[in-house]
Amino acid sequence: MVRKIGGDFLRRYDENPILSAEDIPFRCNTVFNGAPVKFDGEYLLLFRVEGLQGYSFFALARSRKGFYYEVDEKPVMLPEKNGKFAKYEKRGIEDPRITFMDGVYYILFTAFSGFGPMIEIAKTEDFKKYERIALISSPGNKDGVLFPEKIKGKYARLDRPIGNNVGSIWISYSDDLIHWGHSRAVISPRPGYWDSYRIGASVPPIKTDKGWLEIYHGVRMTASGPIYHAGSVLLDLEDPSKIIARCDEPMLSPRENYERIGDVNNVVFASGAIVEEDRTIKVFYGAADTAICMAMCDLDELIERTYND
Ligand code: BMA
Repeated sequence: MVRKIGGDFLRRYDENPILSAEDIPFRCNTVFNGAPVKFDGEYLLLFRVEGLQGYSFFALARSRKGFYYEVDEKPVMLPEKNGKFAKYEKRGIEDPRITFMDGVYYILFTAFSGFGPMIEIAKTEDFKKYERIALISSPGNKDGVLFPEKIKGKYARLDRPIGNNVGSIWISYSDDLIHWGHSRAVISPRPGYWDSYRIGASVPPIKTDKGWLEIYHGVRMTASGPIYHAGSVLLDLEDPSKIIARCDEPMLSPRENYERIGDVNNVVFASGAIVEEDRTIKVFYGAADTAICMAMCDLDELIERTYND
């Protein structure tokens, strides 16, 4: 018998989606794009909820083993109503990504307003109290992910500014996480490929002995709209503006009904990952902007295939 392998390198969790609107203890429209961490013996997932009004905010789910999640009674971060960030969060806060560094969990997210998307940074040490630090980009930028350690003495981040209608992944550096500069383009869309229209950083960079592994999203425009895939790239450990390898083929594409059909069709949008002790990587992703799912593989095999050999 011929073995059927299908199109995806990542293996979907059998019981996907792991969270959808029915699992939330308050009424909402959709849930998607969650950032997982291991904290205090549990798995936590900080994720985007789109309220019935239409704007987004964040809630927190907990799991003992990382598969079955229970959601806290109340949202944990709402758009600010007063204060210095309020003006830039009028249309909500979106797509949290978490990086742990020196005892602090930093959350980069999109602040959305009539000015357009901007990147904001907040922090928490206990997932009880969340403190906004600063807006760290101009409008027209999103998909900010922070490296988990300084590079040559500076904090580093990837993000996705849009200029001339082109969305590439850029790198910037900072001394204090507030003021950023030395920005350079690192990864661009590839004509003819699954990532030909737009790309953006998805998962905060993962340090491996082969380089920084970045799981990113790539979009192809089609006659029926965009299709979002997930792919991988390896960046130089010392100078992450240099690409060491980039996958030719995506690791995951929308195929299941829950990825094909939703508020935004044909989307798999990775936003975080956990590397387990046995080197399994669990990738968390938003499906069709309507639910949160998980898919996994062996980290070393994922690195290997990023070289396309
Ligand atoms: C991106 C972000 C994500 C969303 C994706 C697909 O630009 O806004 O929040 O999941 O588009 O719609």
